[in-house]
Amino acid sequence: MQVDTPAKIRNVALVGHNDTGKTTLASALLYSGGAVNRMARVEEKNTVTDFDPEELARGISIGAGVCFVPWRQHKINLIDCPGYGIFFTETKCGMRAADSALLCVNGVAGVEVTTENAWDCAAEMELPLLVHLTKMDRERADLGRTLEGLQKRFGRGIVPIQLPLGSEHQFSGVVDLVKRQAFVFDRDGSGKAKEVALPSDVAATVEEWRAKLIEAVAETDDALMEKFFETGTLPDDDLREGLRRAVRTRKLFPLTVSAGLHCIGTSTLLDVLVDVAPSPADRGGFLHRDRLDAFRERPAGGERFPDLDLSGRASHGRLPGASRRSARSWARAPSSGRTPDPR
Ligand SMILES: Nc1nc2c(ncn2[C@@H]2O[C@H](COP(=O)(O)OP(=O)(O)OP(=O)(O)O)[C@@H](O)[C@H]2O)c(=O)[nH]1
Ligand SMILES: [Mg+2]
Repeated sequence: MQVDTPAKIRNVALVGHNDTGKTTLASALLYSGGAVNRMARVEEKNTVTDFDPEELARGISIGAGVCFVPWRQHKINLIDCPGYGIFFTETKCGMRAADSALLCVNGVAGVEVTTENAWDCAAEMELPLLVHLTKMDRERADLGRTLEGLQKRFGRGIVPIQLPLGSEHQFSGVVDLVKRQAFVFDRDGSGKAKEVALPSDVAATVEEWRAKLIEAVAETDDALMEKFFETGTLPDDDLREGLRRAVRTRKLFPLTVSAGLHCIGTSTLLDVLVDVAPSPADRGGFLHRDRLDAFRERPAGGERFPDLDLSGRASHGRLPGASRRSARSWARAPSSGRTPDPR
């Protein structure tokens, strides 16, 4: 896929604790975006981003796997990072290559160890971060409780920009708080969504959360705050632009929801990545150019900067530490007796 300007690229690292469903979400985004014609599953060992024999045998991600989804004339590059702590160096490399991180948090379990590590790492790298609640179809998945835990640990900059429609097994879609639109997804896992009228039983809740979002965005900018004091709200354009700017400057961390396994909330997430996540043009260059130079001097196997492709096997041209090759061969060395067992 050709894109003519960096503003149409999104480089997003999927990070979070193990088992939050990052690899499944990457598969669901590929499928919902029409990049592949079949929804792949970790259990079926056919995902694009887990392909190493060790990953397939263990059913976990060990290295960062890349793929891209064309969406609304944009190219969304996804870097599916491992969640286990012993592979966190890989996660860091994935984050370094990205312009934003999508911090996946299990909608049942809430904040876990890698949630904290990834949050801290993003802060250190000054990387914009979006929070994403996964597995919203599971029993006891709950936005209110999980959000409370997240805000308690990371502050009130985490603000929902979507609400779930239905809960647990009845989770069927999302409400976009910015656009005030509701989308219901087909239950057959096809990822197809249709816009519906805002259900009357959620209308009041939507207005309440939208008001909180508007206030949070207004607080990030003096001019917006003035407008907000004058009118008690913000025009839609200001809300959209203010949100984008607040994400780019790490003043806000917008929260979205999905159930990747059933492709619910996936096309709406792609919309959010296009509308809200920063592009390389927003972010500018690398922080550690010295490490990038070192990588340039010692290209592994002659593969310097090949393009990303759908096989997920492209090398990490933008990864300064480029540890993928070494981390994977280390993890693949049972005869050395050094194979880490993450369980
Ligand atoms: N019910 C439900 N299960 C899910 C969902 N997404 C993923 N799973 C299941 O959760 C398990 C872990 O999914 P993965 O996608 O491998 O999780 P991960 O975050 O990539 O895990 P690591 O690579 O180890 O960090 C798998 O058994 C998935 O089928 C979901 O939306 N709903
Ligand atoms: Mg994974």
